[in-house]
Parts: sequence; C-alpha cells; structure tokens
Amino acid sequence: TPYDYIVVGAGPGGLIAADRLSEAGKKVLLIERGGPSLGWTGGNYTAPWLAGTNFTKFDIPGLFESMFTDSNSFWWCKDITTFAGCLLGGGTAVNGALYWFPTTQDFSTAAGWPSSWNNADPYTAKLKARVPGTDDPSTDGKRYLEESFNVMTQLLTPQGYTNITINNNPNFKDHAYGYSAFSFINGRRAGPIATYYKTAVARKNTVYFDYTTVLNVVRNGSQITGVQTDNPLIGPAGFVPLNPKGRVVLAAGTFGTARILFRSGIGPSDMISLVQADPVAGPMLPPQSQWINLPVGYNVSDNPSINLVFTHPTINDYDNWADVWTDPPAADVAQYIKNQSGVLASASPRVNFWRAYSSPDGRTRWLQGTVRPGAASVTTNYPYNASQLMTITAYLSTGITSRGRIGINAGLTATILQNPWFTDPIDKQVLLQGLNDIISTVPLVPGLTMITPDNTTTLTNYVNTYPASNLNSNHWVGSCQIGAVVDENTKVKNTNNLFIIDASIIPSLPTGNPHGMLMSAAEQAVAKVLALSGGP
Ligand code: 6FA
Ligand code: ABL
Repeated sequence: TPYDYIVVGAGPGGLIAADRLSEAGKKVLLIERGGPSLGWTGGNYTAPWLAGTNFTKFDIPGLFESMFTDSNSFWWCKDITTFAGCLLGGGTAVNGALYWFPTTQDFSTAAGWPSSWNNADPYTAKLKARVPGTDDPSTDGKRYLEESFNVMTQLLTPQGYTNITINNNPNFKDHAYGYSAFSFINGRRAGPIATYYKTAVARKNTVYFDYTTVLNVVRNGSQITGVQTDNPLIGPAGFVPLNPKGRVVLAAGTFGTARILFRSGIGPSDMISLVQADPVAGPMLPPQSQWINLPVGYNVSDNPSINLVFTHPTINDYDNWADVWTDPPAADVAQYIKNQSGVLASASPRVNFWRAYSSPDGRTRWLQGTVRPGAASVTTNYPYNASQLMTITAYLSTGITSRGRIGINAGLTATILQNPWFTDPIDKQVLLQGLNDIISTVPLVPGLTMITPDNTTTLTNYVNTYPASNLNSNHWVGSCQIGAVVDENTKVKNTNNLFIIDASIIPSLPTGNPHGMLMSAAEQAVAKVLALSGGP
C-alpha cells in the first residue's frame, strides 16, 4: 500500500508529526526501529514487585535513575555512541522528563530560526493542551524527597534568586528557581506517548510498524519514492512506496536522521564515501551524480554540564536510588501501585534554577542548574555520609557558541566526530563563573559541604580536568539545522518531498532541557508541512 506520509521514528518529533498528519486525514505509516515501552503500549519490561500490574520500568517515573544502572539496558540504541532511546517514545520513554515551555528567545532569529518561526506561542499552546506538565507529579498532591528544595532556598536566596512556578513564567529565566517540572500525567510517564501516539494509532488511517529500521530513503534525484527498511513484512524486500505526491518525514533523532541521510546519498562526501565502502549499504546508494551535498552533522551543539556533589544532614538520597529497580521500599511500592503517588511518582530532579550572564564577547549566556538527591559518582578525600548526597548539575544553556560535528564511522555507527563542548573558551569561562557563584554562599548554609570537588583541587582545575565525555548532557541538536540542511518548511534542500521533524533541525539549544521546546517546534513544523502546497 502506498502512503501519503511515511514518518520514520517514534520519538517526540515523529509522534507529533504522525498524530497531526493522521488527524488531517492523511494515510500515515509510522515506522519505529524499537519495540513498545509503556505497559499499555505492549511493553513488558517489568519486575517481580510489579506482578499483577501493567506497569513497566518505563511507566514509573521513580525508576528513571535505574535506566543508567540496569545491566539489561536494551532500550539504548546500540549503534549510537551516546545515550539515545531506541523504543516507542525515543528519548521520552527513558529520559528524566524535565519539561519546560519554550522562551520567546528559543525561537528567535538570533537563535538561528527563520522569521517565519518566531511566534511559537500558538504551537506551544497546542502542546500544552496535550501535555500540560506538572511540578507536583504525585497524585496525592504531596511532594516527596523535597529536602533539597530547602537547602537550595538557603543557597540561592542570598544570591538574589526568586522562587517561581517555572512553567507559569517561561521567560523568567534569570535568578529564578523552582520545583522541577515534568511531562508526567497522573503519576506516570506520559509525554508524547500517552498523548500524541495514543490518538495517532487509534486512527484507521495510521499504520504503525515497530521493530523495523529504515535504512535509507529511495529516490530518483530529488524525488523520494519510498523508504527501504530491514523488514520484509512491511513490503516487498522491505521497501515501502509513497503515493506519487507523497512525502517522507524523518524523525530518527539528531544521530539517527543524519545516518539515514548519509545512507541515502545526502550529506558531506566523506560520510557518503563511508557508506559507499560498506558491502551492504554501499550498493543501496544512488549514483554519485545524484549525491546531494549538504552540511549534515556539522554545527551540532549539546549543553556542557558539570556536576558538583554535596552532603547535607537533612537530605535523604533514597539510598542513592541503588536498589530502586531490584528491591524498592515495600511501602513506596504499595503506595505507588495503589494510586500512583509517593516517591516513585517522580523522577530524581527536585529543583531547577537559571541565571543569565553577560560575557566578554557581548553575548548573554544562560546557566541552568538541576538539583537531585543522590550522585552518579563521588570523588572525594572527605569522609561523608552516603545517604545524604545531593548533586547540582550546572549546564551552560542558551547562548553557547561552541559547536561540534557528528557523523558515522566505517562500521556505520553514529558517533561524535568533534566534541561540541568548550570549543569556544568563553563558554568554559562563563560556566566556571556560574559554578563559582553557585558555591559562593555554601558557608551561609549550615551543614552543607561540597565533597566533589574536594579541597585537593580548585574549581578551575576541576573544570579544566573534567573528562570531556562527562560534559555530555544528552541534548544533541542541530545536525540537520534549519537554514543549512532543511528550509523553513523543514524540507531537505534539493529534494522535493523529504522533510525532517526532530531535534536535528534545531539551530541552537533552548533555555532548558529540550523536549518541551522540541515538541513545540514539532507542532509548528508539521503545521508548515501540511500547509505547503504540492503534497498529498
Ligand atoms: N530532554 C528533556 O527535555 N528533559 C530531560 O529530562 C531529558 N533527559 C534526557 C535523558 O535523561 C537522557 C538519558 C537522554 C538520552 C535524553 C534526555 N533528554 C531530555 C533529551 C530528549 O529526550 C531528546 O532531546 C529528545 O528525545 C529528542 O527527540 P527526537 O524526536 O529528536 O529523537 P529521539 O531520539 O527521541 O527519537 C528518535 C526515534 O527514532 C527513536 O524512537 C528511535 O528508535 C527511532 N529511530 C532511529 N533511527 C531509526 C531508523 N533508522 N528507523 C526507524 N526508527 C528509527
Ligand atoms: C536531562 O536532561 C539529561 O539529559 C540527563 O542526563 C539527566 O539525567 C536528566 N535530564 C535529569 O536531570 C542524568 C542522571 O540524573 C544521572 O544520574 C546520569 O548519570 C546522567 O543523566 C547521565 O547523563
């Protein structure tokens, strides 16, 4: 069966695209390489203490930290060298779900958007109607493990910070702090899966195929005729054709979409040459005369982030989340199963804060802080109480100038080619300034001790020797950015009918963790695709 639209990837970008296209009556095929995630989607990755429920690891917000410590972590894409979710929901099935509505500047021309994109408000409103977000995710309206909020109030108030409900004031991102907000609904992981996916697959004109990988688009010059998959059940030899006026929407993520383009003969020639040398992928390429040279993979960004670890006598770090998957506290399990309330109804973050910095180059850069009980790692020569850990992660947010490059290696694994962090020394200088400010009021908070870094090093030295890979924030954007690779309708340049709707089109990082802003961008993108003449 030929389709009007083939959407590749069921992450936040793809799910919003598939939902809005099918809502408009188009015949849509949504293809996802991974399997189900949440229990009601068919997911079955569960634990003995969940017997008799349909909750999986992905449903329960409190299991978030165990994503990084589980030995059976089948959900990470094995052919991408950074964390990326390869299952229904993509990153939003496994991420921390911190959820921020975009600021005005997130879609500004200064941030790299065409002027036709500057008013994101109507699209953010559409998103909000589907995923309202919450900063008190437990269904009983109580807050759990909130001790770090008090500690942060004592730390940040003397620095001039104001406590706000963050998503009520998206543009107030200077000296602002508040409770962490999430895309959870009714105490469960929700995001685009419980909303857009749910309505998209309920429509008769939507077909969903999972466990199916798109290898490349098939094209005749600039005209895409269909997609080549690895699944013979989907079409002859895995090929799925488009209607004559049909379109393909790539939504495979910053790394995944770039790889599909390379394998379709679109991108820098060094990347396509690696595909050409591959015995399986090479023969699928169009002839070299049809290669389309675009800067796919260049100018990507990710927030550089640095952890500071503290202890405070009031903090309960929930045993540093160590047994939360294998052996969680029975009372918390009972409470969660009963009505999705309690500690397990939230992911680990508790507090977020922002501050703006003017920089020596005249730009403004924003710092974002995320505070959680527990710590991913502790390096210290101090004796410390391991049940009282608290981590502040400081991200350099909007305004960073550093950029890197991603691509593929000879094995066609998607990977970082040039690290995107601190290529501009001013980014490092501003983040270091931010860290110094954060700790400037530690002496004013009785009992608060910074244990990593400890007194054997200076903060400057800590930052200078921070392992590059630990700077990774998992917020990759920009491998197919708007203006360079796609036009203002998100159409891949020099093609007639190939579009991209995922984090790869975002030209620079938004002011907070990106999935809220990305979903607003996806609402806007799909509206532009539907409005563009010439389609089905
Ligand atoms: N963003 C936030 O806003 N808040 C957070 O707290 C947050 N936390 C994390 C986090 O803890 C981790 C570990 C990671 C990895 C990311 C986090 N992010 C957070 C970032 C956020 O999740 C991402 O920015 C967001 O998910 C990006 O959305 P995209 O739509 O651009 O791409 P995805 O990778 O989510 O989805 C791509 C989908 O395509 C996947 O389902 C994948 O399986 C599928 N796919 C890939 N290649 C394919 C192919 N060839 N064929 C078929 N399907 C394919
Ligand atoms: C995000 O936006 C980041 O991408 C994640 O890295 C972050 O989670 C979540 N949000 C929550 O703030 C952290 C975990 O809390 C750490 O335990 C883990 O070591 C780290 O991700 C790995 O990158």
